[in-house]
Amino acid sequence: TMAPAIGETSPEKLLAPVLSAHWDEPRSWTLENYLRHDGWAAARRALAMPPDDVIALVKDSGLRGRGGAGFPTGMKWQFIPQGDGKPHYLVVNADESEPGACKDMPLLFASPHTLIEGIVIACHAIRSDRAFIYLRGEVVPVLRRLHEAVREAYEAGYLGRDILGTGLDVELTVHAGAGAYICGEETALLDSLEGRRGQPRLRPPFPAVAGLYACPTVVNNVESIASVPAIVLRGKEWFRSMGTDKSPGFTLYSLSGHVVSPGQYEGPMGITLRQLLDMSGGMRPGHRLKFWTPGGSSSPMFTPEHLDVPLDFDSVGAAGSLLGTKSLQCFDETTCVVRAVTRWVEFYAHESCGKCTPCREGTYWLVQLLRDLEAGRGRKDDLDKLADIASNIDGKSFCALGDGAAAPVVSSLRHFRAEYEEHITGKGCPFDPAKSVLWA
Ligand code: L3W
Ligand code: SF4
Repeated sequence: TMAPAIGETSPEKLLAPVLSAHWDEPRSWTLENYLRHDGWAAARRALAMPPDDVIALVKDSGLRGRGGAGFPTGMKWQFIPQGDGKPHYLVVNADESEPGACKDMPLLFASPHTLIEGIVIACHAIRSDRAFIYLRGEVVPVLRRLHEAVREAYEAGYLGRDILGTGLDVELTVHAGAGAYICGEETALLDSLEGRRGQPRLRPPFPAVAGLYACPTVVNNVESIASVPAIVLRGKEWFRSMGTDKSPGFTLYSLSGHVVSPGQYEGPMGITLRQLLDMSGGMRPGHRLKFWTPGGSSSPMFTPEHLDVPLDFDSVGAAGSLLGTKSLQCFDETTCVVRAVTRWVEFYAHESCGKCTPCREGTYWLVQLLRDLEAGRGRKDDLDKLADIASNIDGKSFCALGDGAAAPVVSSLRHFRAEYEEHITGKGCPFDPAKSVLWA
């Protein structure tokens, strides 16, 4: 097992949340409550700084994108060309849809003004006067709350013209998507925002060069932008005092599955699942962890042998998976891995946008083979077929959705091949589905 190399992590630190610090307060989502806790103090400071200094601060803090890829946020801002005469746009990706991910919606629900302040700071940094929040449209309570928060911010002069008397203008539009997973892919999101069917665009050019309406555009995840005010207020050294060298700071983990207390846990980057389970009451009594995902269903699954892998981008990558959205789905020994993988792959087949053949056709065939295994119609060569189809999707699809669909298949075959074989020799699923129903 690996040493839990999490540097500064101590129980005290785990108990000092930043993003989620005020979520439990009455009417935490109001501007009034936000102002009671240093709200807009960071923007006052940032708007008095030259934009390039704000970019440098975010870059030096080491903040990495919280939407899955972990791309350095400050570097992305720096890509926006200056003096190009074109409008610049900021687009916040709030299309949270990764199976297991549940952190952007709670953040928006409990603390929408943190995002709005972060948006104004980011617009100042990249010289943009137009921002959009692309929200997963089905989450109607969050949509309502966000509209209300934006209205409050406009009324109080934190959005609109001449913000805080600095001369900065920012118009912010909340756009509700129609609930397609692919619209969380940044270029499909931009197509959808422009009014077209959401399908990924070829990159390069990256959005930073040609994004919304072919203009330089920063696309950032909700949590990334919401982390900026605290960094501005408390400084890069403070941010770097948490987490690891290459993945600094605090972050939100979504814990779900057969655990005693599912929910959102804020902690330093580089905490381990063992520590999070210890803090939160662990697996349901009498049961033990069988497999889990570090970054939602698109990340190759882990087993109990990975309990001490530090949950930072590099360590999870070195252990053969992806930190992704930090969505820790935990399954105990009552769960059939083939059934879980079938359910995930059904999701990808349903959400495949159809643009490229490996993903469109491959996810369909994966589902057929997996359903056959579960129903007792599996044949001896099906496992090789599964592996073959998955390898023709992974790395050969137009966007990351295809890779994500292959990940649970490939990783479960690696860790649980014997269980797959049991489905063939035993002519069906050896598990009792009634026992593995998620409780909580
Ligand atoms: C300018 C360059 N910009 C890269 C930018 C790029 C993008 C970012 C990351 O996310 C991840 C996947 C899963 N000039 C640039 C450049 N950029 N090179 O950096 O880009 P990339 O391609 O590494 O990743 P991505 O396609 O943006 C895919 C995870 O997302 N995922 C699921 C996510 C789901 C959610 C959710 O539900 N909330 O986030 C599924 O696969 O980890 O790695 O902005 O433009 N030379
Ligand atoms: Fe569409 Fe899937 Fe191809 Fe992505 S990988 S472009 S979702 S068909």
